[in-house]
Amino acid sequence: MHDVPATAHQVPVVVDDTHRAHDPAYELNAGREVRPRPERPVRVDAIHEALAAAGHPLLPARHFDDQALLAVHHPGMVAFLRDGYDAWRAAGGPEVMLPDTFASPRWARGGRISASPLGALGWWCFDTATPLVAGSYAAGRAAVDIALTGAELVAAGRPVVYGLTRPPGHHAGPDYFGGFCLFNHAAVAARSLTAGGRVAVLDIDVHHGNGTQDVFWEDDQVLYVSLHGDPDHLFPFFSGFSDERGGSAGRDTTRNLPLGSGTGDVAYLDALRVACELIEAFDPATLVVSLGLDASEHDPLGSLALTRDGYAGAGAMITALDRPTLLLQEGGYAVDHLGQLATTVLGPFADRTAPRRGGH
Ligand code: SP5
Ligand code: ZN
Repeated sequence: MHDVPATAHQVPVVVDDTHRAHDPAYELNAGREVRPRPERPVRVDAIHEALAAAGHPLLPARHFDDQALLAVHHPGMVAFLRDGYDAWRAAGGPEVMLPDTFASPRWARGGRISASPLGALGWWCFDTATPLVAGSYAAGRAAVDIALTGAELVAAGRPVVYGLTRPPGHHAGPDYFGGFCLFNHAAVAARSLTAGGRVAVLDIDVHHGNGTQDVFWEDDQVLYVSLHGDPDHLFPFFSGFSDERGGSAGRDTTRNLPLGSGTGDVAYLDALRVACELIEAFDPATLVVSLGLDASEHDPLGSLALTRDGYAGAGAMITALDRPTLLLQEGGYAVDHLGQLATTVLGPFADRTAPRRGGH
């Protein structure tokens, strides 16, 4: 048995202020200009304040080199996010960098990434809701450092760590970004944690984590399980159906549980119970949770109707898995409710008094 660390009643929260500089003035949704963007710095402020007030200790992220990032993302995409904005500005582009021409897989057969910054943007980015500004790369990269700092703490024996990541990550895939996401920090953390055994990623953001699914599609060391609004009616539209279950060696290590619009606490927790049973059967050494808070009844971008009680139940069920757990922030746009929802989910973890199973 292991001693319970002094902090077992609180959840360490990894934070970094760099996200603040990723704050484009507007985006385009369904052809309309949306300003301010729903994915904005105040989201993190609200969660940060609530968790600090609840007594959870705040830890700074430390910087990691690009090795773990490049184990998930194409080096060309990483280089584009690092250098593309400056090239765009040098070519006379406006402050907010948005694509207007997308490389459809049906006609971009040559794999020729355009030399034009606008063309290259339409190669790597898949939507108009993820503008880039001068601070975007630094923000996305800092979120990866938050996730890797959390992963390192969990690998070192912390039973649970929460990374307050922004921008979110789960829509970014091996060679594309979008859906407010630049780098897929949950996927980077999960892949790095496979050094210690199998990893399960439980994604409870209301939107399907198409990027995480793609990263681990053929990977039998990582189980990806997602609960989300039915993609027939909700972004990302083309991914997250229940018949998507992984390929080759990763067959059946992807599982999707889409939920009808308006689904409330009871049906949601029934589906989460199924997800938890799948995770138990996979028996991972570590659990990564893509913690979107946008399944809330209050969320302006979601299609589901979880109450605070639903989030309390979800937190309890995930805690009961009793695995070393890294929680990473994804979506959640009801700013007035985010602090309360985050403290509610973390509550059962903070109450967990039993030492973790296994150990290092
Ligand atoms: C990480 C994450 O939660 N990404 C979500 C990206 C959603 N992008 C599309 C937003 C479309 C908003 N439509 C307006 C509906 C207002 N009721
Ligand atoms: Zn979402």
